[in-house]
Parts: sequence; structure tokens; C-alpha cells
Amino acid sequence: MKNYTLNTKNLSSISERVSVPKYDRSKIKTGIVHVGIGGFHRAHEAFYTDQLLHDPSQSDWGICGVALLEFDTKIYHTLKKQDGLYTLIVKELDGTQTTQVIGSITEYLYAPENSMAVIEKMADPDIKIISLTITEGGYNYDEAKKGFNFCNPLIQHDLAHPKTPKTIFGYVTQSLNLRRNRGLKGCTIQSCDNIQENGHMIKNMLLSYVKVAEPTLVEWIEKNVSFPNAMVDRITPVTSEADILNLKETFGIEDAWPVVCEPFKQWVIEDNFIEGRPAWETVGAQFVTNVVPYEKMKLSLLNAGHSVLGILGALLGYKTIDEAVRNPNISDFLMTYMDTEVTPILGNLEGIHLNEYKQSLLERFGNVNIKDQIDRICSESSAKIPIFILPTVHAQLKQKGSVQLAAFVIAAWAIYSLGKDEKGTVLERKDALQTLLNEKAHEAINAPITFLEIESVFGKLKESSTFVEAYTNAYNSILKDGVEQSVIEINTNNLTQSK
Ligand code: CS2
Repeated sequence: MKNYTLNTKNLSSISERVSVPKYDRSKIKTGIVHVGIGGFHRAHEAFYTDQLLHDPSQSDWGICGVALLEFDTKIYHTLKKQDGLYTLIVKELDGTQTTQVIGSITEYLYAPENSMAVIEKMADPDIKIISLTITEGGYNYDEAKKGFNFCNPLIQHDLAHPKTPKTIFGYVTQSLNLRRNRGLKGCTIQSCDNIQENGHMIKNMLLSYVKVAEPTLVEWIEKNVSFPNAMVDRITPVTSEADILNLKETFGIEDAWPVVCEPFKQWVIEDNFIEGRPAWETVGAQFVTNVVPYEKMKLSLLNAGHSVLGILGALLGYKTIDEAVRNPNISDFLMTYMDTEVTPILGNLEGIHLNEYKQSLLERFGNVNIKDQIDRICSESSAKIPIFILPTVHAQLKQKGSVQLAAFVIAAWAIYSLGKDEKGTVLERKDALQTLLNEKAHEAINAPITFLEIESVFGKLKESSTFVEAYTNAYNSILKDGVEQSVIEINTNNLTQSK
């Protein structure tokens, strides 16, 4: 079999082997600038948009992918070499796979190389939407200050060098300023990150920055820019070398960075697009007036569920999420957490069958073909835990509900932050707060509460005696008996109580 490098020139030959875009990519106009072209965007928004572009009435919604950070250089060069094309491999539970080439990214820019080009593109009147997957940490929110973190050196850089920014805040501010100065219309800024009320979050953080960087722009933004909230979902593990090789061996396609994902996908979006929007509802997205309950459900069950499995699983020496969930003690613990600590805070979710949803999560986590890496899940936990788990803790404390299992996970995270699993193997960790986490984790060996002193993560949680007691008990129990034995004990106690 002849091998083909994935690019426009080879697309018709490739179309004999896997499905490729059936629309003429050269006729697509760019209407969206997307920042953060990692795996998740390419499995989600870019996938939905690719389906949509098959409808000729929607040809104004091509995507210009922006690689914002130096770290993104590899994906930028890959997409550039492949004319924006990439392969999406959907791995079903039963082992079957669907392989298709996605064509919705029709332009790509690398911000560190040419910041003005990115600013100009974002200010282009054809661009109606600037969408973002910049990760939880990218919003620059500080839990201790309950607001924008101006101490971040990158933010200081952007304030000092507005024409060559490094953060999303610097870029968006400059481009909106150009729109205003040129008498152009505004646009929609659409967050696609896992944050409760992500639209409000980006609005608040952006306005905090603009108030200092370009104060006269605040009012214009309030009138001309909209920030819809959205819930996004599709499990997308890190692409492995084996995936790349497999694609080449099975289909003769040489793609330097294909994306692998699960079949499930969900996108629930608040219909608040000031300059119009793609008809994503025709390809499976849901537009609703209030997305907040959906977001809450997904973040506190799916994402928190991931963190539970990831942190406990890492200590037990597992490498992937499916391994962790196949341990019945761990999956029982997760189910108990979802039932007794999360469900009571969710309120009434109209039209959603919560029990089915929770059950389906266990199935999705258990997809052996996905092999979602525990290292991926545990990375940047200092930004994830305040979003995925702590809101549940606060709500439960408020209504005097149980926080025992959540406290157990936080204690396990403190022990995970010592850097080794229970067998003594070094853990591959990655976290913006790594140094601080290491320091506090070591101090916590003698005084577990010290870990809760990381205010930018925990805020004032250490003042709750109920939480501290549960956390300290869990910490001591894990150190003494190990994760599995401690989990068995909690599961048994819960079983006896529920009888
Ligand atoms: C994961 C998410 O990063 C994480 O910890 O929970 O990336 C998760 O896989 C996605 O949100 C699924 O929609």
C-alpha cells in the first residue's frame, strides 16, 4: 500500500481509504478564530464544524486555529504542513473505530511568530466568533483573591507591551480595541473550557484586565461583545505513538498528529451570539437558554469523577482511567461519591435522568480502547480541583451534607503531591503550582492541614472544622493502611449506613 502524507494534494487518494470532507475547502470563508488547537478542540468544536460545513448555507464558518503559546509550536507546524487537515479516530466501546479526515480548520496562525497577524485576524469583520480552549488555568482566576491574578508575570508583560502580548487577555483586548477604533462591530467570545459559567468567567476576567489596560474600552465591550456559557464534553486522551503508527499501517496515512476520542459527544450552548452563529444544532449541539445546570452536572460528575479515579488510581500505580474504574473498590467509591455528595447539590435537572447519566459515565470511563492517561487527568489538578470538586464541598458544607469522600480525594491528592505512588514509583506530574504543592505536601506529613493552606486553591476551606476533620482522618488512614484498604472501609461504612 502506498503511503500518503495528509495534505490537500493527497486528499482525493486518501478519500479512497477513509472519509474526507466532501465540501470544497477553498470556498470556505473563515468566521471563527479559535485559540488552543489541542486534541479537545479538534475532537469537539472543529469536528461539529466539519459536519456543518457540508451544508452549503454554512460555508462562512471555517476556523482559523491560533497557537498562542510557544509550547504550541508543534501543533502549528503540523497543521501548516498538512494544510489544516488532520485525522479523527473515534474508538467505540466494542473496539471498532471510525477514521475520518477533518477539514474545518482552514487557516492557522502562530502567535509567538506574528502577534500582529493574530490581533488583525481577531479584529477582521468576517470573524464573528472568537472561541477558546485555553484550559482551566488559562482564565487567570485566583481563588484566594476571588478575582483576576494581576501578579501573573505574563499579565504584567501584556500590560507593559500591548502590541506583542502573550496572553489571551492581551490579544483580545488589542483586537477589540481595533474593532472599536475602526467603527466595526463586536463579536462573540465563546469559552469551550471546563469551567462553571465559563462565559461569565471569561467576561469577568477580560473586563478586569481591560479596566486596567484600556479602561475606555469597557463600555464598548459591554455593548458589543457577548459571552455565551457552554457545557462541552468528549473524552480525548493524548495521542500516542501507537495511534500514529496504526493509522499509517492500516490506511497508509501519514498524519503527524491525529486525534483520538470516544464516540460520546455533547455541546450545550447558551444562545447568546451577538453577531450570529453557525447552525451547530443541525449537527447535534443543543442551544438552550440556561446552560448552568448542565455545566454543573458535567463538571461535578464527569470531570470530578476523572479526578477521583486519576488521583486514587495514580497512588495505586494504574496508568489509565479504565484500569482504575475496573477496580470495584474504586468504582464503588466513585459511585458513592456521586450519589451521596454530588447528587444532593445538583437540584432539579429538568429532562436529565441522573442515574442513567452516572451509569453512562462509568461505562465511558471504562472504555478500554480509549486508554485515557492518568497523567493527563492529574495534570494541572491545582486548577481543576477548585472547579471540579471544591464547589461540591462548599455546597455540601452549607447544607450540612457529607464531605467525607471529597475530603478523602483531597487527602489523596496531598499524598500524590509527594511525588510517588504507593509502590514508590515516581509519578509524572505537571502543574503550574508544582513547587508550592511539593513544599506543602512535604510539610503535610507532620501536619496534614498545611496542604490546605494553599489559598489560591483552597481559599478559606481550612477554617471548616468539619472538612478538616474528614480530611485529616482520610490522610492518616491512607498513610497507615493505603488507598485501597481505606476505600474499602469507607465503602463498607456507607453500605451499613444506607441499610
Ligand atoms: C478531564 C477532561 O482534564 C480533565 O481532567 O476531566 O479533559 C475531560 O476528559 C473532558 O472534559 C471530557 O469532556
